[in-house]
Amino acid sequence: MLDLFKSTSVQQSSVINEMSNKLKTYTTSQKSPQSCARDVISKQHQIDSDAIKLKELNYQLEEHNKIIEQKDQQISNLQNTLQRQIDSDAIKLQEYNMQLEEHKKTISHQNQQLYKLQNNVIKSDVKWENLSEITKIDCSAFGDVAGVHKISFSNYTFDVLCDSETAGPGWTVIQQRIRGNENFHRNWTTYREGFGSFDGDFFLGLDKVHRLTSSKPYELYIHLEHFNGQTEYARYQQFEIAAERDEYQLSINGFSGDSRDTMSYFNNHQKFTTYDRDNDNWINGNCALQYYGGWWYNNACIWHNLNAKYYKSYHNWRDDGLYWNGAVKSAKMLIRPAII
Ligand SMILES: [Ca+2]
Repeated sequence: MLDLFKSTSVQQSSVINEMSNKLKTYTTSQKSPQSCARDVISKQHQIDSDAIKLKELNYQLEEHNKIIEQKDQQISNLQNTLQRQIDSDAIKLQEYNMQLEEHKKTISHQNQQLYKLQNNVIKSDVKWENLSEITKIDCSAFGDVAGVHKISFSNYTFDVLCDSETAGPGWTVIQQRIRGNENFHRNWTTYREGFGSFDGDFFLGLDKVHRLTSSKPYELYIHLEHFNGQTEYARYQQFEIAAERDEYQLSINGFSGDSRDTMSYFNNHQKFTTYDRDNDNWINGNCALQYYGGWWYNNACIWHNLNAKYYKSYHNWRDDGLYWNGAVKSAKMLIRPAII
């Protein structure tokens, strides 16, 4: 029992010691009230400092938020502006597309018209050629291009000799005496149709000259060369030959030149005479028969005659030779549309 008591006492003592040590340890570990107060004050200062920092951070955060809001607003404004620009461009693009479509339609329409015109040109190619020929009714259509050309006039086509050297461009030669290789003592029909050759002597023909000179006003240019080499010219502002039913009556006026005007004075309004058709005013005879060539004779057969006999050498004015203000070695009669 005693042992038990002793054991129990030892245990209790041990517990008491342990508790005493714990109490001592606890007692020594506890801060004093002053220390605790200082800790509280320190903590409070820390809390206040943290509160100030937090306030500053909140302020900065608000400022950042404001900046972000401003940026957002700017971005929104830019987006709106950009959207309006896009919308405007889209409208313009639509308008451009509409205009482009209209232009395409116009071009397509014009292409169709051009195609039709091309077809018309191709179809009328032959007609155009014919029309082009028809417009060449005399040598004035060929300008400086002298020589023999084909002309068409009122469904009447024939060759003519064009002269661009004697008196400028565009003259049609209706009579030429330069070689003496052609007989001009011809009848009415031959003078009507014409005779000779373009490389020598010829007469174009009364009917052709009538067709030309009655179509519009024509002028006449007579080139003369005498046996001494001297040349002269007689120019008439108006020249026309009437139709056969009027005996190819001569109408001539408006002389100029360095030769004499005998033709308008003696022969104006005279009808043409050949050895087989006497239209002259010589009661007792036929001038053409007397002087070997057809002409617009009046009652005086001899004042001039470019269709008479051709003499290659000077003949001291024989009655039956070429004559105009003296004996003539060579002569040309040219016509051209008059400049009104
Ligand atoms: Ca007569």
